[in-house]
Amino acid sequence: MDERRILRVAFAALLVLAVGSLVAGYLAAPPSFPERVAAGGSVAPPADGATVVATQGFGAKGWHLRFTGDSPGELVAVDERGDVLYYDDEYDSYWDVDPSPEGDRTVMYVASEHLSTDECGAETECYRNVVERTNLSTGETTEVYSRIVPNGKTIRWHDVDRYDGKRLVVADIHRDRVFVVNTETEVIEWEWDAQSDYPTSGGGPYPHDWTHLNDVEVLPDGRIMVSLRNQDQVVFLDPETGLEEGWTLGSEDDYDTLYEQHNPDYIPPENGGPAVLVADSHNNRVVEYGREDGAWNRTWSWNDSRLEWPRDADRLPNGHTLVTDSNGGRVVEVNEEGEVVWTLDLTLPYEAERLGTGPESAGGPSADRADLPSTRANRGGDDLSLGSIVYAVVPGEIVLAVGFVLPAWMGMADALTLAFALGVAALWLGLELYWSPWRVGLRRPVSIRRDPRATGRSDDGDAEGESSEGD
Ligand SMILES: [Ca+2]
Ligand SMILES: [Ca+2]
Ligand SMILES: [Ca+2]
Ligand SMILES: [Ca+2]
Repeated sequence: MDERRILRVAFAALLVLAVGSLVAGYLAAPPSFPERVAAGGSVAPPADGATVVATQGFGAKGWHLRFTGDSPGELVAVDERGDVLYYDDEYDSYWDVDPSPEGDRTVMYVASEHLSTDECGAETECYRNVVERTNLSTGETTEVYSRIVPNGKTIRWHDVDRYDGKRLVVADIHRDRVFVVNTETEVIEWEWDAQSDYPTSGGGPYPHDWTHLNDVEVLPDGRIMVSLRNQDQVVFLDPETGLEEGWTLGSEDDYDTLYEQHNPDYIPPENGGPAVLVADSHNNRVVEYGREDGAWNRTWSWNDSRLEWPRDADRLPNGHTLVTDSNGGRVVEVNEEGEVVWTLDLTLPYEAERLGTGPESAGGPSADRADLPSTRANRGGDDLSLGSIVYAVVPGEIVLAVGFVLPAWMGMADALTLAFALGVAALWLGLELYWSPWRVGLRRPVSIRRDPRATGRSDDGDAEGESSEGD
């Protein structure tokens, strides 16, 4: 009996410590955006232009809000000094954003929103993918294009780019294709379906999340570059003849090259290319490959000890790189030496643009041209952080999945404390059930009875069946 008491006191003490640590973690968490920037201090020193960031949010509207008080998804712009220029959280998730030729502070972005069965006019829920143009100074917003898609695992468009004055090119993640649509006539004038060149046995589960086609870019030479995330490759399409196989960067499961990448940017020969700057997301690094003699060679790579699941990198005209660190919760500007010279903290950013520098890496030099040295912070080596240990032990996909479910204020230490507390509670509960005179039997079909041995007498009122189940 004394052993039980000692164990109970120990369990209670551990739980009190764990809960106390979690409460302290919650109270110490920095305020969420934009209050954090309004409070000052998260952006320094002044940048060379305004920065606009799209953040993803967490699934259906309100879901994340209910649990954490954070807004679902945001379109955020800050000026050179970090003061908030524009803030909107109308949609559940914001994805690609690009500067628009319509004005210095006008952007075009793709966002998505969850719709109820009533709004869908159907028996199932659905989503709306919407492309809008907003003047960040005046707030004036125009819808450019939108489409309803059925609810499913991977249906929210991550990237839509301008093709010309009236056409858009859409990375249609829902149907594993790229299409060019005329927004005046709404006619789809061109499309490439990944099934015409790739077996459905590769990539992710077909058809629900087969390619996870997450990015498209129209190149200055007229070709179209596409990111097939689940095939770990970036492909080049000739609008007339289709896939240019000799140009493909990466191959499936060749994780040394790319591992479920996002947002490849093409750097043309006039800027020191051909080169492709890629957020190599699952490898927790940003990489650049240069093309020489018909082959891709890695010419640059960058990470620091905090970088976790980057999903965008833009080479700026001054040779710096603007990196969107999704799970690290920040957008950073990295100089030629790989040092972070500017930071904006926010929750689960998807991608960022520095206004005045062209879309993505349009005005930036290749790593070769800018003579950038690679830097590598070793997660598992001299920097023995909690994060590095967790990444060494737990598969990256599981860390990601858990990160999506937990509230934004929880860091790695809080998540481990929560897991520990749940483990202690489960163990305690299991032991209490084991010690309890009340046994749960699984016969005919479920019955609860008092174990006669516990009190030394049989209780006919509760007893069921003729023999004890045993331990
Ligand atoms: Ca963009
Ligand atoms: Ca794009
Ligand atoms: Ca980019
Ligand atoms: Ca970008």
